[in-house]
Amino acid sequence: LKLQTMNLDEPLDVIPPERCDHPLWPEVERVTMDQLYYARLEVEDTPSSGGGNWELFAQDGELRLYKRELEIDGLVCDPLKAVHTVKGVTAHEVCHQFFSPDVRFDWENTLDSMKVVENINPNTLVFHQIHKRVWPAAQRDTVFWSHIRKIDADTLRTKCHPNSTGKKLPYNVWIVCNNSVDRPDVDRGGCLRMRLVVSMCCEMTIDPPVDDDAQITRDHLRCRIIYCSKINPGGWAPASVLRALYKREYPKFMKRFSQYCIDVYKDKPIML
Ligand code: 18C
Repeated sequence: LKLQTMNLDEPLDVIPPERCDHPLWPEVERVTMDQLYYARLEVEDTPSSGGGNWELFAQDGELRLYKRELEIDGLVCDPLKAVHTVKGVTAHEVCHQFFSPDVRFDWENTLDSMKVVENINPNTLVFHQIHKRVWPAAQRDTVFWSHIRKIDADTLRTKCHPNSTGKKLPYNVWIVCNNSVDRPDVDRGGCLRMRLVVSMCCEMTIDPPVDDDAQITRDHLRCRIIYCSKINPGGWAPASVLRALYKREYPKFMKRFSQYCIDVYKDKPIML
């Protein structure tokens, strides 16, 4: 399997292919755009606009984590929204690190194993992951497609800016969207299969603004990371264990992952 991932020295514009005949493609398009819209709704927006009811459960500097309590068939499926602002990295760089299988083990600590089971196109892969077992629950695995794309300014203006009035448009926006896929052919190896919808949406601004892109240095880069997840554990797991687990692990993940991105890129040319 030959993976076309980006060479950090030769940035590649990850735009969706004009034509993709894969049967999952309409779903990839739809879910990615839905997630972009959902991510960019402010947490304080009213329920009628689809964004309200978030409860802040952790905060550390610029990092804020919100949850909504939701149980489905007695299973805790609380949606999560985490918002962080980091300096010195671009939206493209952060999304590239979140998408690329080459670096997954450098920042992801919930995994026993990870495999790319299908290459849909250069910016869309299907992953099979086996996660670490959490006592006393059964071990979990996931199969999901993962898609990375840059959102152009026109799409931002016309389709996905819920409160377009009075808000400054970011320099650019990138998103990675992960969504579970039914793949009974992928061996569960005795695990319970979880279902997830996860997105990492990154809005980049240049601060202070410059007249010419050539003047941009890492000191100008501000990246707002909006991480959203909805996970259905797929079978019995004690509610108290699960809520304690995510309250501890999501803040750790957000801090570790963003610091990892800063460290990777600090002495590298900027990938806009
Ligand atoms: O989004 C993240 N990673 C992506 C690439 O891997 C991808 C994966 C998402 C799956 C996340 C769920 C993992 C939970 C598995 C349990 C094992 C945890 C062990 C941790 C011990 C150190 O989108 C980043 C993911 C960051 C996840 C933080 C942990 C969140 C826990 C949420 C609980 C969900 C239910 C799990 C049921 C397990 C049984 C108790």
